[in-house]
Amino acid sequence: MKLIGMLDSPYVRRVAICLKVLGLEVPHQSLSVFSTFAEFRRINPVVKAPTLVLDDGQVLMDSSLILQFFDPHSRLWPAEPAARARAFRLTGLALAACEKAVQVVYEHNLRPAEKLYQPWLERVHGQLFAAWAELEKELLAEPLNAQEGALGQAQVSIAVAWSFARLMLPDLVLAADYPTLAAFAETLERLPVFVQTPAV
Ligand SMILES: N[C@@H](CCC(=O)N[C@@H](CS)C(=O)NCC(=O)O)C(=O)O
Repeated sequence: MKLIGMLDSPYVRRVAICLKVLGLEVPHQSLSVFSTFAEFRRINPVVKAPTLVLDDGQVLMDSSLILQFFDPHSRLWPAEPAARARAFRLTGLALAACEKAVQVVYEHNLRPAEKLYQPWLERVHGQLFAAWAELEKELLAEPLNAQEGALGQAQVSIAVAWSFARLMLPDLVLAADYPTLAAFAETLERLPVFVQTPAV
C-alpha cells in the first residue's frame, strides 16, 4: 500500500496527519502532480493527489474517500449526532477553503498573467473569504478541542487548510482578519503529528 502526493497539498497533508492520529503507518511517496506529472500519471492516469495504491493494485483517490477507507468506524468523527453535524460542517468549510485557495494558486501559477480572468478570480476570493469568515465565527462561538488526543477530521482539516492558504497566499489571506482561526491553527501546528508532517 502507498499514499502518493506532496505534503504541500492540503489534501495529501490532511490524510497523512489523520493517518498518524489513527496510529497507522502507511508508506508515502512524494510525487508532484506538476513536476513529476508523467510518473504520477503512470500510477494514476487521472493525476490527482492524494492517490492511494492498495496492495491488490487498486488505485483510490480523493482525500475524504481515502480517509473513509482507513477509518471504517469513524474514529475521526464525533459519535453524538449534533457534534457530528458540526464536525461535518466545519470540515466542509475547510475543504471548500482548500478548493478555493488551490483555484487561486492555479490561476496565478498556471495561467499566463494576461489571461487572468478577474471576475472569476474575484468570485473565488469571495468564496474563500466567506469560508474563513464562517470558520472564524464557528471557532469563536464554540472553540474546538486542540489537544492531540482529541483530534478528528474537523480540527486537522481546518488547521491544514489555513496553513496552506497562509503559505501560498500570504498577501491575500491575512491572520489579522481571522485571529481565532489563526491562533487555533498555530496551536495545532505545534502538535507532534503536525510537526512530523510538514507542508514544506
Ligand atoms: N477533492 C479532492 C481534491 C484533490 C486535489 O485537487 N488535489 C490537487 C493537489 S492539491 C490535485 O490533484 N491537483 C492536480 C489536478 O487537479 O490536476 C480531494 O479531497 O482529494
